[in-house]
Amino acid sequence: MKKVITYGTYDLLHVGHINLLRRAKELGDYLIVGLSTDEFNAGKHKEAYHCYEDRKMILEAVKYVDEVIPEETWEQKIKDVVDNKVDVFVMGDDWKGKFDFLKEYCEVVYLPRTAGISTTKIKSDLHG
Ligand code: C2G
Repeated sequence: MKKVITYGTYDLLHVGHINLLRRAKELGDYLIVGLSTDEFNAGKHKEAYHCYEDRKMILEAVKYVDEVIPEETWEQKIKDVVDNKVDVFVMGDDWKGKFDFLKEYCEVVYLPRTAGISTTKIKSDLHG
């Protein structure tokens, strides 16, 4: 079974997220999402609208997602890849190059982002 992992905040789920999750799942048979905890988001200077438990429940309802684990630190990725026997690490290409250190442990794939959509854009559009 080919295992894929990706990480993110996944707040206010939108087509950019779904396009990423769909393409990530296409690279294997089992997709794990490392979901940023509210505390980890604070470190990313991000405040999610939905709390971690709600974002987790929403992601678990997405047909491409097989498992959701908490992302609590920047340093956990190597352990996650090794412990879960992950074959492929996937991120959107806004992160291109940032996780190349994982190439020792698994394949590293950066996928083109979906243009024109982001959680930030949704929030600003809604503020009118
Ligand atoms: N994404 C995308 N297209 C968009 C918006 C997001 O492909 N229009 C991708 C991002 O590149 C990322 C994933 O969707 O791979 C999740 O995006 P975010 O929730 O914004 O994740 P981020 O805050 O970048 O957290 O350790 C890595 C971090 O947790 C990534």
